[in-house]
Amino acid sequence: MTSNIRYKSRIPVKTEDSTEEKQYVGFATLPNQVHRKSVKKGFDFTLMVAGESGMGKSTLVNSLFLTDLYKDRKLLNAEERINQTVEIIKHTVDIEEKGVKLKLTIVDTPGFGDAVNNNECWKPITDYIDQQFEQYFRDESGLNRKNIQDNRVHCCLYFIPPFGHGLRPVDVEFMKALHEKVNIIPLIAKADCLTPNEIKKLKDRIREEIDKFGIKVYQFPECDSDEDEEFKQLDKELKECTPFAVIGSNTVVEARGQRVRGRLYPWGIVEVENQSHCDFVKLRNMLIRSHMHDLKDVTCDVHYENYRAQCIQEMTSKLAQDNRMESPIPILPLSTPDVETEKLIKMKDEELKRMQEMLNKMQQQMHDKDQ
Ligand SMILES: Nc1nc2c(ncn2[C@@H]2O[C@H](COP(=O)(O)OP(=O)(O)OP(=O)(O)O)[C@@H](O)[C@H]2O)c(=O)[nH]1
Ligand SMILES: [Mg+2]
Repeated sequence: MTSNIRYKSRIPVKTEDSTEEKQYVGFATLPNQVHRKSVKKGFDFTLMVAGESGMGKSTLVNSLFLTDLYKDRKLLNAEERINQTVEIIKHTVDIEEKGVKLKLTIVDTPGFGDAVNNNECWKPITDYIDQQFEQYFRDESGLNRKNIQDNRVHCCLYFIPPFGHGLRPVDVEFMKALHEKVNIIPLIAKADCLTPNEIKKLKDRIREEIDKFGIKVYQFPECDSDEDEEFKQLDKELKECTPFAVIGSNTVVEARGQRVRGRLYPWGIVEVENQSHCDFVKLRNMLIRSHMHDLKDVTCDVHYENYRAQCIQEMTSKLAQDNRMESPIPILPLSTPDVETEKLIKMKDEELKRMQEMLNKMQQQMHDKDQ
């Protein structure tokens, strides 16, 4: 069945020859077709949390998605925490809301800051992000490109402690190690430790330092000029509010006669979803309602493209160096060598030949561009 027939069958066919029908070819239904197709396929999103241990990363992601992602989490004792190295833990949950499915992956990086030596503590994280890009690159160059599992990290929430006077050297180094690879959204952790004035001061300071040290955090896209005023105002507020000051809690408390997620203190209740207490709601709206797609686009069009271009450049220069016809793409070993394998190898050979030609073309283009 050709794709034409597949789409045609979805357009309601009217037998009456109305004047309206005559004026339209029918491509106005394209957005509906795309909408239906994407809803059917479902969405995926990978969110990473990083920062010092004990900053409330796990608590916040639980609060964000109203799901207990860490039911069987074991807390380590103090001795174990000292020697603990950075370990990446991946949780995947399928959530559904009004028939729309979202496969959400949370990549947690517990332990940073616990080890005595925090030198290059971001390395396992940058390696993890690179590995996902590498896997995607391999899958994209493989035979079955239809059902590629996208595990690329679309966003990294970086938790800045509320106790200091701005960014610490480790925060600067950490974000700089990541900023070319992933969309970083800086957060002020445990904002309930600060007064509104202190939060404002710390935000200004962090924004200044981000500029000063040349850290490229995720930039919210420009608002379209034809958007309505309310949307523009919300967009402006969102941009002014960074870095988001957040509070997380896994407990539900009673406030003003309502059950809310919050933290109960002897002097009162801090409500996670109260906009005058913290920016949690703004962060959640941004991540889920307004910018999820843009975060995915930037990952794909900027970060992954950079990785891909770098890979291709390395390959072509290597090829030029030894001028041998080696396989340009690392091939994953095939599990069972049998008759089918021979067929596959033949197909792969042909594909590699095509890629080789493509690479030569690209090399030529780059060469032409340089001149
Ligand atoms: N005051 C305050 N405490 C918080 C907040 N969020 C979490 N906590 C508390 O901080 C402690 C650590 O929280 P976690 O969510 O385990 O911190 P984490 O960053 O995931 O820590 P690691 O997994 O060790 O990296 C817990 O006792 C939480 O209850 C917050 O917003 N404010
Ligand atoms: Mg944690």
